[in-house]
Amino acid sequence: SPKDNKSCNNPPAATGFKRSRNDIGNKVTVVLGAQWGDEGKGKVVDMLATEADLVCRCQGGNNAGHTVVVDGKEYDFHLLPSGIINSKSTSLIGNGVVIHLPGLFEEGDKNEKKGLKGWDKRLIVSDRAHLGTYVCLNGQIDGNCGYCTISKQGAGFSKPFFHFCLTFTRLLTAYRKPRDKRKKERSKDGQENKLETIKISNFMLFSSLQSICSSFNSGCSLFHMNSIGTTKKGIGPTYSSKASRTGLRVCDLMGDFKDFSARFKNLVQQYQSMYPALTVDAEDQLKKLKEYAERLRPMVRDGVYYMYEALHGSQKKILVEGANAALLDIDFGTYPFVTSSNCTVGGACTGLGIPPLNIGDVFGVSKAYTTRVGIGAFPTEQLNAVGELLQTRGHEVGVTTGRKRRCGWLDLVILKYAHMINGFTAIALTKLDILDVLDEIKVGVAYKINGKRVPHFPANLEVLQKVEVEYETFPGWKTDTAAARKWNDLPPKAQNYIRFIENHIGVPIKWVGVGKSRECMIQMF
Ligand code: 2SA
Ligand code: GDP
Ligand code: MG
Repeated sequence: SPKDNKSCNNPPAATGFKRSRNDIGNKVTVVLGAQWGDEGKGKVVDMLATEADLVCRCQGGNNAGHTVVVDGKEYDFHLLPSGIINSKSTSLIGNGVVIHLPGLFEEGDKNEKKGLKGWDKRLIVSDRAHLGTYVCLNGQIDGNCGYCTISKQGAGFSKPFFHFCLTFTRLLTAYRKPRDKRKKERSKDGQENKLETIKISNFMLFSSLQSICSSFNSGCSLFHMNSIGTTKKGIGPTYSSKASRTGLRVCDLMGDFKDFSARFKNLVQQYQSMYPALTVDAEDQLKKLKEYAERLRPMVRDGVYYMYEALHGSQKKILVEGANAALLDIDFGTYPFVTSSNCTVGGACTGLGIPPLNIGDVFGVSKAYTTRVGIGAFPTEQLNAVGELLQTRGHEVGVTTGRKRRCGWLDLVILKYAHMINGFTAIALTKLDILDVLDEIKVGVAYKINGKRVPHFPANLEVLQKVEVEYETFPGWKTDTAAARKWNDLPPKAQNYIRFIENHIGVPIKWVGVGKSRECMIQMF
């Protein structure tokens, strides 16, 4: 109470230092995935980066795969911010990113051969970013997931149990296949799809496997990690080490190498006690790390101070490139089928060390339909000819792993949910051109359970598996949109589709994508 305040010894509030809201420095523009990833963030970032001074990655690692097409040349970025392509801008890898050092240099070198010059002179790496522990721990599995190789070696649990798990997974896949096939046959007959039964069955199989696993030792959690369909880039292990405070950071590698070596060996011991079959040639790994350290050193800065100066120095255009997407967010995604970082707007602040007041525009990127790579609930998934058409026409293949992406109708429930978390100021709707050939197009507008609409996005996966999707159906425009460059070039039925989406989510659509390259983006306002 005011009375208590009077009696305490706090100095009077300082005057004259109050920062007005107009004096908070530069604002950053954040680009985020609004679905399950691969929405075309790379393309949107590249478009905005042509005018940016600084482009930052704030979370994720080389699980991300962002495609940029410039002058007919295709670049794929995994750890490097896509904005690195703009030779006038600086790129920054923030503290929230997990860095696989061989991956970083391979990516830079590969792109250099494609014509990306001087990338290493334009890259800043935060000293607080974590190093991919799997790099350090296992020479044999460089660039691959520690978990997978460890479990293949049978570490942590017995060989028979590992084979049991493997058989169970195969059973799960085998079970799914004939059901999918039967479903396809049904859809040929024009009957309604009964996907829910298949999905629930898969979920039940997965759940029972999970509960068997949880009754065994820690090795089983490795199996659990594999079964969620990760990119096998060691993202989970690295963020786990970060959270359990045994991780190694860039600043450790830049410091006294003796100290680093001791911490590294300690980490190896910890891993070996967890997974007795793990063999690590620590000296060899340290030798490699020492070489990487020298290549990395000129790029390393105190990330927080660097960002502070960028925000409060001369006027700058700063862009943040989100990796993965809202539905893969560790807190808000379809847990446990998620990645290990915050891919929503909060990740931009924690992953760079910037105040929320400096967040300006937040652009959500969504495809005109939905895809997902990896396992997990996907209410509007189309396990039929429509899904196959979207997959083939959209070339829906993982940029990092080459896995086929699962495809389905646009789901406005998830877009609304992503907007609740991120507060999008506008949306970029990509890949409209992929829908050009469809007779009719459906859009998921609500979820129902037992006939009743669910007002929120269910947290519980078992519930999410059970939802029945309510669709709106639109007539297809059956016109090639690839050459459209302005709103009026789009067929009225496509315009109607776009307007419906923005009205339903309550966020303006600022760009519409009709092709892979830079120029195939219609700007609406
Ligand atoms: P991880 O490897 O631990 O992050 O995997 C956890 C889940 O997150 C999903 N995930 C992704 N989903 C879509 N795109 C991603 N990047 C690549 C791409 C994917 C690829 O751009 O195509 O090449 O397969 C990405 N990264 C992670 C993953 O599928 C798991 O469901
Ligand atoms: P990101 O992870 O969000 O950056 O997306 P990806 O690069 O993983 O996947 C998006 C794919 O769609 C890439 O192959 C892009 O080149 C492509 N793409 C992006 N926008 C469009 C578009 O509007 N039309 C078409 N046809 N392809 C697009
Ligand atoms: Mg991608």
